[in-house]
Amino acid sequence: MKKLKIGITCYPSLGGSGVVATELGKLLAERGHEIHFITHSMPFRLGKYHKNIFYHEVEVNDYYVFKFPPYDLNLANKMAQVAKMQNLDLLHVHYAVPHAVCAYLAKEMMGNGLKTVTTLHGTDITVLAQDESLKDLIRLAIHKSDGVTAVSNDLIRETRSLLDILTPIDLTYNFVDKRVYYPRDVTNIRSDFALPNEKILMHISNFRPVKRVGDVIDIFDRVSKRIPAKLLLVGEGPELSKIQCQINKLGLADRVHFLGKQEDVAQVISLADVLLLPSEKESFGLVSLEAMACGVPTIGSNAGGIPELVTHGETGFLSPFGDVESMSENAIRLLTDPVLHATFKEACLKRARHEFCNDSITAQYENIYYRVLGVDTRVEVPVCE
Ligand code: GMT
Repeated sequence: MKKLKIGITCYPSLGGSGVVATELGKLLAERGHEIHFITHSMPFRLGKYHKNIFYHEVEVNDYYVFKFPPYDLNLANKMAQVAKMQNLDLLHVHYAVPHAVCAYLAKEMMGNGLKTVTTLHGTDITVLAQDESLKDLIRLAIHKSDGVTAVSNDLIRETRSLLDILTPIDLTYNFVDKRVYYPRDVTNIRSDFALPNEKILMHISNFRPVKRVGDVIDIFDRVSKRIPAKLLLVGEGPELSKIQCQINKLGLADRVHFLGKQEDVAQVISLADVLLLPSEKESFGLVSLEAMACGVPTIGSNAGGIPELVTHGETGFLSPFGDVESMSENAIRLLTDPVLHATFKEACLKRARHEFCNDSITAQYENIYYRVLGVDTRVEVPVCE
């Protein structure tokens, strides 16, 4: 199998797209490919030294005539520089704006010798492609990519309908590393948050309006009126102070713990009895997969790609976004029926292992790279048990 030299660009410090890009880079490096991250800072999940992984920092030129430093131009130039110096086979960029546009510029600078793959993750299409000031540029960048992937069928549909894209888009679901995401033993820390008879509900996000964290609080308010429960909020973001007010107003302060950003998400998620994900938009919902792999069912909305991930009635319960009444009833049902909860937990573990396993998704990406490069190699995509 030909080993590749791959440049990866992503948002290194926030969001699921950065996590997926970084984890993919690590897995590809383990499989012998040479990975070059080209980002403005060190991807936060990269951490320690990894064999076959290199990091190239994009520096922004803030010359005084610029009202806005042109990060995108510096990124495009850096992509081309790294591609030339390291003899890259291809660039794989995550999130269309501005990364796919920069990759196109870098390719032009390289005289077309460089192939590009773009992975669409969500709001790069569902929000930004609705913006007339960006739409045509995003369409161009997608057309100029040698390969385009998206993280759910729903996102593929949205991309086609919003941008009239007719060229092929590969479906590559997000994945979790099964060596990291499994039900952890949390008996020694559970008592820091809840009494033995209390259930733990959890929400993890970047606390943006699209996540509807207000609904999380309303659901918890309803649930905690009926059963002893605690809510753990993980992450940070713009809605946080508003949420704090809502919690105080509802008199829930002594039942809600704010954990802030967490390094070891797998351990934290293992504390939960259910994950709440009532998002208005969600092209995939990586956190729900992380929970699933730890045996934690999701109560959430059926927005976007969530139903492709969470099987309603098997690994969670889904309702239309905003329907907090139905979501809280579903949570109560699951949390008060230990047999049902155990069945859901088993189904979660099986589905995460089987359908979203790192080995199989990494092989799918490798095959896309070989196809784009015109290399006559195919990797067998393993069926994970
Ligand atoms: O689009 C965003 O809101 C940001 C993006 C990110 O960088 O985390 O999230 C999207 O990509 C994730 C990884 O593929 C998906 O799990 C999220 O569902 C998706 N977010 C939305 O669609 C809102």
